[in-house]
Amino acid sequence: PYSSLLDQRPGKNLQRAPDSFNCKKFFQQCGLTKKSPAEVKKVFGILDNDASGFIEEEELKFFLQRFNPGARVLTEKETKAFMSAADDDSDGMIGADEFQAMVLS
Ligand SMILES: [Ca+2]
Ligand SMILES: [Ca+2]
Repeated sequence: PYSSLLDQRPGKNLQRAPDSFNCKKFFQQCGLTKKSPAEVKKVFGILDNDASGFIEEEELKFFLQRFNPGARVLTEKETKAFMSAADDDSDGMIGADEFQAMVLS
């Protein structure tokens, strides 16, 4: 299951309030920053729901829900901030390399 990839599931208390989401902090809280590149790639695959090879803004919005169906969706502000933090080449999508660089840096 998806949540086994994380040390802590998002949802209950984790960045629950709207506009409180901070992706870097989230990766640390969930223990993702200590995972192997292969595991981070698995997480990327979960987030890339349509298997396009990229995480689009529409998919990013449901970031928290991919790990815990009871979690909230990200606000537009959070989604945009998340996207711009990860999207190095500014094509409006997060590629596997960009995701990995962001999580593990
Ligand atoms: Ca996709
Ligand atoms: Ca990109």
